[in-house]
Amino acid sequence: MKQPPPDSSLLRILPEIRDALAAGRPVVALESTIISHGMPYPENLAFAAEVENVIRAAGAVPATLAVIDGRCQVGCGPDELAILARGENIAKVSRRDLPVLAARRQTGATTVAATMIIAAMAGIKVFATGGIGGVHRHGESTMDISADLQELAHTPVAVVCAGCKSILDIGRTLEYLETFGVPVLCMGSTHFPAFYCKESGYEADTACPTPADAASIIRAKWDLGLGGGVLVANPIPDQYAMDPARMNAVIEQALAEADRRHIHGKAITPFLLAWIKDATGGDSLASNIQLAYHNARTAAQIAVELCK
Ligand code: PSU
Ligand code: MN
Repeated sequence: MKQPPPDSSLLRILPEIRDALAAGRPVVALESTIISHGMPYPENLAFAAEVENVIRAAGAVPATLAVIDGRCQVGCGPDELAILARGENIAKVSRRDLPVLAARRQTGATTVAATMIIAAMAGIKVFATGGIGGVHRHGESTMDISADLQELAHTPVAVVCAGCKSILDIGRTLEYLETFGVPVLCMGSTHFPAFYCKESGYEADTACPTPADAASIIRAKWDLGLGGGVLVANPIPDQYAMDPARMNAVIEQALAEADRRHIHGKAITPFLLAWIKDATGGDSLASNIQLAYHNARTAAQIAVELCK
């Protein structure tokens, strides 16, 4: 893939991040759809600032990625974070949307897929988020499969997440990742986590006891010339984990409501996230924020190991 030069009308890397990358120091990418479409204002703005502090405290340089006035931007300042957090006319940008925003000089928030693409352009190896997109329920007939999974198949970035929400078909999501050769590393256990809950009922092959172990597998994948991504699933810390029966009941209601309103395509995930937040009176938001901090810390530790 031909890539734009780092300081051009298509790609801008903030100086602190460019210097860190040039010096071989650890950098962790963050997505912006979690800010604009995944959390409400103003909690999302406080989150966007604090998650960067968490990464710094763990010894890495944070880089929040977004598309600002059509440019793929690596690192956002406070004004840009505020625009993303307010979310007015902020597009949700996946792979297919990048050229549209670039050509029209528009601003948008990047999904896991688009964040991986821009991270790879900049040379960032590790990316922290909350949850990834995957195969939606009934995806075998609707074909609604998040572009995040194809990006994990092809783009060489390690994505640290808390698994995925059971708004998705988690079993088929794991099958898809297996088919496309994406290692799924679970931190501390082989139970694949379900975002708010420590277990999804599905197992992944590989448990990693430490960030150093995860980093060694990520490095080996690329040293073998296999390319593509690695998914690191990091279970939510005990004290923030939610009751699976409660969450599954809320998620079933959310899915039924989406069905009733005929919501589909790129709007479905933001709709379900907002519904779940409202139905749990903000408890789920607190858990969401904490698991994302936890992922940011783990991602920074992995980035530090990869730089050794
Ligand atoms: N799942 C979450 N929180 C999120 C998302 C998914 O629990 O914020 C966002 C991420 O940006 C993810 C995107 O990449 O939704 C997936 O959207 P889609 O299913 O339309 O590809
Ligand atoms: Mn979709």
